[in-house]
Amino acid sequence: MPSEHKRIVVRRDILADAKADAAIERQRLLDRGTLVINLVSSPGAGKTSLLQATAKHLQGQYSMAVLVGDLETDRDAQRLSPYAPVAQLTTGGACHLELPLVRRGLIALGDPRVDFLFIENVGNLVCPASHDLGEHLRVVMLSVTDGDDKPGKYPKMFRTSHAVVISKVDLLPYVPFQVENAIQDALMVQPSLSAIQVSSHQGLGIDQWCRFLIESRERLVLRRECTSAV
Ligand SMILES: Nc1nc2c(ncn2[C@@H]2O[C@H](COP(=O)(O)OP(=O)(O)O)[C@@H](O)[C@H]2O)c(=O)[nH]1
Ligand SMILES: [Mg+2]
Repeated sequence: MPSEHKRIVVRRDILADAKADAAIERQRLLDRGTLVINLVSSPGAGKTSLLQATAKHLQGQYSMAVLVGDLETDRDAQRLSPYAPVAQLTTGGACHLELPLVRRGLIALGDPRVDFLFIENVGNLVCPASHDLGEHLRVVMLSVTDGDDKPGKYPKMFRTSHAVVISKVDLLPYVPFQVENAIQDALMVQPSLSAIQVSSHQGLGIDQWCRFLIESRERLVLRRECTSAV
């Protein structure tokens, strides 16, 4: 090593402060009865479409709000606004959301007391895996057009998630995607993952997805079985 270079070893998790803040936010929202879901996927896997279908399904029974992250534009917020209170979080180029932006979005919505708060993350299967947003559930969406080999290729995202939603199953007759292979690959990375198959366009699996959300809220928020950070 050239003499002018000095190696400094930092034996400290540089995200430790952010993780501590996220734990406080998670507890705050837990205390007011809100289940927070961080929805992650590659771009175009169907996150906004699933949230539209979810809002229609839960309407009249449960309240929800959405924070939707994108690099630019408020297109997703416009799509979701007929169904639920929504704030667009524009990262201005950053490839993932972080807690301060999420907090700003919550303030913009008036810090609503809702049963479900969905955070649609920026489309990206890499960077969002490393950022705790104070969620109670991390849900990774895998579209049948993404390929069934992706869980093993993006292990951190699948390892840090609680559920995998396989989307666009209406397209299964047209693409070489084996649902069982994808689920097995995901379970190799994270054996406790729940797997749900949906088609937001055709309404397939939306009932099962919403039941998963409602049961998770009962278990994590109402019965307080949420102890550890993501
Ligand atoms: N065939 C089919 N297409 C879908 C489905 N869900 C979403 N799409 C389409 O996939 C594209 C991306 O969807 P979008 O919800 O914007 O994905 P996001 O980028 O993850 O939010 C759009 O053209 C949607 O119409 C589905 O269940 N079936
Ligand atoms: Mg979207």
